[in-house]
Amino acid sequence: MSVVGIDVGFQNCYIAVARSGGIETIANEYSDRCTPACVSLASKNRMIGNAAKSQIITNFKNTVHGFKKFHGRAFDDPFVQAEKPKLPYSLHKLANGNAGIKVRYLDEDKVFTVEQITGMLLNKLKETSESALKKPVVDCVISVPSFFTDAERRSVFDASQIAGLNCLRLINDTTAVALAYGIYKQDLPTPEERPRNVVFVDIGHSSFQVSITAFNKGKLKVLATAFDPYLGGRNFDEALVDYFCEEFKGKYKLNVRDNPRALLRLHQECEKLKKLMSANSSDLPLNIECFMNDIDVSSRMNRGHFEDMCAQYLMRVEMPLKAVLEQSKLSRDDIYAVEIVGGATRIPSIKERIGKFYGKDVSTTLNADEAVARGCALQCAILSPAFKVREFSITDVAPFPITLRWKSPTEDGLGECEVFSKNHAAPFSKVITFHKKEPFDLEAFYSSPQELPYPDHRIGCFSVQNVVPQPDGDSSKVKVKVRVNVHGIFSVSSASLIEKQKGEDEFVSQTKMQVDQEGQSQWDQQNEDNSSSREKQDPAAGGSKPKVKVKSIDLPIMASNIRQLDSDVLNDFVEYERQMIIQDKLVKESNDAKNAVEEYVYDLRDKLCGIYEKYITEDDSNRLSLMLEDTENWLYEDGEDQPKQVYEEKLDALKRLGQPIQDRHREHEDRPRCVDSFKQKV
Ligand code: ATP
Ligand code: K
Ligand code: MG
Repeated sequence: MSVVGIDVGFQNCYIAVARSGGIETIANEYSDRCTPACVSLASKNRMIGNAAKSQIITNFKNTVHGFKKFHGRAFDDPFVQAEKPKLPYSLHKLANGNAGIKVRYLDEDKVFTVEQITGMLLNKLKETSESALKKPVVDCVISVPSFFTDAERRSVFDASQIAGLNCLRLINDTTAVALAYGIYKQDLPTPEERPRNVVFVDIGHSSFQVSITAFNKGKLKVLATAFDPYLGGRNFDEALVDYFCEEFKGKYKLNVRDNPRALLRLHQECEKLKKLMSANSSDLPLNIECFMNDIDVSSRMNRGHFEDMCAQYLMRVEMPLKAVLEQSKLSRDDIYAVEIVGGATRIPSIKERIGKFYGKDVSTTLNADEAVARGCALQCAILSPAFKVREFSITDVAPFPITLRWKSPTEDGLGECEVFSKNHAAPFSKVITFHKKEPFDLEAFYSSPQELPYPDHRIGCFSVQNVVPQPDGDSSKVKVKVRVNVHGIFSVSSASLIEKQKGEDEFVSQTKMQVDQEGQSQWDQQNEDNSSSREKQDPAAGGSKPKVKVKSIDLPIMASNIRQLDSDVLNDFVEYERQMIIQDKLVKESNDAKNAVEEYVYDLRDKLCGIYEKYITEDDSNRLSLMLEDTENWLYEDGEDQPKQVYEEKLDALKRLGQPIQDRHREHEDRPRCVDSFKQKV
């Protein structure tokens, strides 16, 4: 079984795997540990990761990047609409209202869902880990931003299934980082001692997350999380792009925004410049040759000016830092360390502000780029029975409070109750007891829409079916289990009807009264362990009541308005992904076979005028040279794009002529050695 952790970033993805020696991040076929979150569609195949990134400018309409935050979002979503004009590729409204991505693929117009695009990316990462581990990879843990809501999480989870992965957990970025920090620490306080509280800040390309986590030996507990979902490195790139667009309009009379290629190039150059400015406070040049209309452009920038330009973004750094501290109810003195990760924390002014806010120097003991992936791999190792790793318990939080509202068709028992408060421990499940005579609906929603970084606060509707009154006409006791699962996804996971037994009358009428008067159900809680093993038996409500034997009947629950792919759609996507993988493989094999022919042609031609000269007659050599030339021309014309087999046959034909010469040459080369060894023997 595989033990793999995947950090799917807005811009950069990393993979870490567990091997006998421990956790290590692995490199892809470009010897790069970072795989760009980029997918490029073409007329014969797809390119994913580094190969796709090199297509960003040349094939800009069909090269998809910056899609992570379209997960679970409608086309009409304000965020999607705000992004749309900035994208070099097109978005398309899908039948279900979601945002689809429109590209040319296999010479056809094609709309992919974001789950499919992330599925492609995940499949690439899966292949990379398979070639490192030299075995199939299925089990994994994938990171998501801590502020992702149900719809976004379900969407990423669907993507993992399209890629053929078995995602054991969607783990929050900052929680993965906390695990990577804590698991190997030898000096954590014992469970009886006061915990060590550490702030983790992750600022990536698209967003800013912070958590405060309490550590004791063998465990971590997230106390609170906060975020600015719209603040990241890309805001700083965009500020530079805006500035230079304006400057070049005046200086060179160029309308950069009308030219997608030029705009993309400017983006890349601005990102490089931004990174240079992190290391260098002096004036730095920006030069782009043949930028637009054959014009070379150049300009300068320095850190001071850059910081002034980005003041509106730098100002926003403090807010999440403050929010998380307030929620944790800790004071600055309670903070042991502030660990920062994510590429954008390298911007000096951001780093400074973080340190200043908490009144201590920030620590960079973790690898800023790889900590999330490493944490994911550690979580996967903990969850995998195939890997031995030290025990470590992880308690995360539900970042947004969740409320249930219930109604029945005829009964007037309408009510609502907040089932998970803000920063409630997660994963967690609770049992709520209702008194009902008929089936009823439970609508789940996030209680505070104003703080939700998502435009729709509804989670879904769960209908508890088959509820009937008791034989004496009284209400039935219905126990409903609600949970935030290991992925941070809410559900009403089960329900059961408790049949009334003789001698229970008094108890039932009492609890029923409670429901009627307060309009709120009574609920019992119980913690759910990480492995979501069997639930403990629900403790009987009202402890002083005489114990009665109860018989419970499981009730079906029908979920609706849940934002996830229908299973038949998902299956189609899984199948389609498989076909695309086969297609890519065919194209790759044929390319490899073609390259082999080309190489052979060049190699043989070189040798014909060199080392092989003595082993072939002039006539034969001329004839063969002519043939090599024909083959070369063919490769650029009819042979440009052929199935693998055609190239293989071509290569065989050439080898039939080339091999005898090579053999004669080898024989001659070997001869002196043979003679030597013969001489030695006698
Ligand atoms: P997200 O976490 O938002 O999904 P991500 O994980 O892909 O995004 P990271 O890889 O953590 O993001 O960070 C990428 C960002 O960090 C980019 O904006 C990049 O330009 C920026 N960055 C990287 N190195 C530096 C540097 N030396 N100075 C300034 N910015 C940097
Ligand atoms: K990343
Ligand atoms: Mg990240």
